[in-house]
Amino acid sequence: MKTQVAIIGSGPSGLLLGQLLHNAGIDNIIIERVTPEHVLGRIRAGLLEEGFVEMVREAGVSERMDKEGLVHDGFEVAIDGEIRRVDLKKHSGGKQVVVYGQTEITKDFMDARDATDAQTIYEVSNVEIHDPKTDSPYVTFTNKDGTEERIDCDYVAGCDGFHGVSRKTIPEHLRTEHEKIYNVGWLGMLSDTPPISDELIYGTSDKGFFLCSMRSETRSRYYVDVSMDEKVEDWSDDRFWKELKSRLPESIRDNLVTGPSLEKSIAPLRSFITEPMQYGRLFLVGDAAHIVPPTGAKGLNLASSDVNYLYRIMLKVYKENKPEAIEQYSKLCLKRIWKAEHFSWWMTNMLHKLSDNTFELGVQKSELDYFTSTETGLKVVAENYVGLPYDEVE
Ligand code: RFL
Ligand code: PHB
Repeated sequence: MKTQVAIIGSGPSGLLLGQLLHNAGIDNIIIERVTPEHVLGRIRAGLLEEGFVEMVREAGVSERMDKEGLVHDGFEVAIDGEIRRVDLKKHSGGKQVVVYGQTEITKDFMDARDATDAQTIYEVSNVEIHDPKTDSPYVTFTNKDGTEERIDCDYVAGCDGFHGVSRKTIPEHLRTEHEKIYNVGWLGMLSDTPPISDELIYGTSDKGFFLCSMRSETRSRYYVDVSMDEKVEDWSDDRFWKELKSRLPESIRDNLVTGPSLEKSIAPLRSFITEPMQYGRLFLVGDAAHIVPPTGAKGLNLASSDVNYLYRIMLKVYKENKPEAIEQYSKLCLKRIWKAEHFSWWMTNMLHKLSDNTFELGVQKSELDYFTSTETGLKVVAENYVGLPYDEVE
């Protein structure tokens, strides 16, 4: 097989990139380790920055998102029972965010790709990237029927998530990895119950952190933080609801509508970045290069920012005959990534009890108070939450 861009992974990064390139007449093949049903079964992100929303529109896949996505002007923060509002629109110069599940976005992109002649090969194994430092890289893999395949290409986009093969293709001595592990995880539950509030509520309580989010007017997504030795099997629906209720401010506790769960999972909190994000003609995109703790809702949105840069660089390469444009990829991506990593780390530290030191707890409390009650503080939170602008590609 031969293509211009070989894309490894059909998560949001791979699918968004594939669609944009296809629309621009740049040929690409996506290979994916699991089935489409498996990809769609992963319940993850739910909150999209304007930059992401614009990319989906540019890719021509926004019809359902524009119809069904819930536009949010703000979110709430509950601090030990008291609820404060972060008016995103007011403090960010008119920007908003959209609540629309990663599953729905992924489905829309899969359907859009199916309607084209662009190829996606599912259930591949033994993926290897060869010769990325030369002008003729290629990717080999085993097809689901056991045949060995080879894709010759100009460029490889490693969109294969944190556990993929792309990052490891860059020789270890050329990679610098930065990591922070938090000793907590988020236990998430999805249920077909109306959300407790029209807006997201991030909260602290003496029992721990909670987040009330949603997927639609009839579907809720709730999280509580748990220690890393907790197992999801030990959390019955009843136990989850009781725990969440005990953390909610008394003033809204009785508004919680409970019901059977559709999904429950525990996600460990982690910050991770690898530098550089490019090795010859191989580019790392999205979770393959970086992970954020979910407190700032940045993971999926960072994937779209990497795709934005890579797509615009590929336009320079193929439409303006500027192959040297690829050299700016890593620097452009990392500048924005480090800021989002900082915001996610900061929000996580402000909203979780990560220490027993009473001095640190006092400082944490006053920081949360400042950033949710002063014009300056609210501006910092709002500007980062709605997403910093993308830089121009030269
Ligand atoms: P993905 O989604 O992991 O997709 C990678 C794909 O690559 C495939 N793959 C391979 N394919 C071929 N060959 C191989 N060798 C392969 N190895 C792996 C995988 O099967 C998979 O299909 O990465 P991508 O596309 O970069 O997308 C990243 C996002 O999924 C992720 O950042 C977000 O889900 C993070 N996230 C959130 N982000 C937000 O922006 N807003 C949120 O509100 C938000 N909430 C969350 C989140 C992540 C969470 N978890 C579970 C970590 C909430 C949670 C709980
Ligand atoms: C979600 O709806 O899954 C969600 C929303 C906001 C976050 C994290 C997760 O910060």
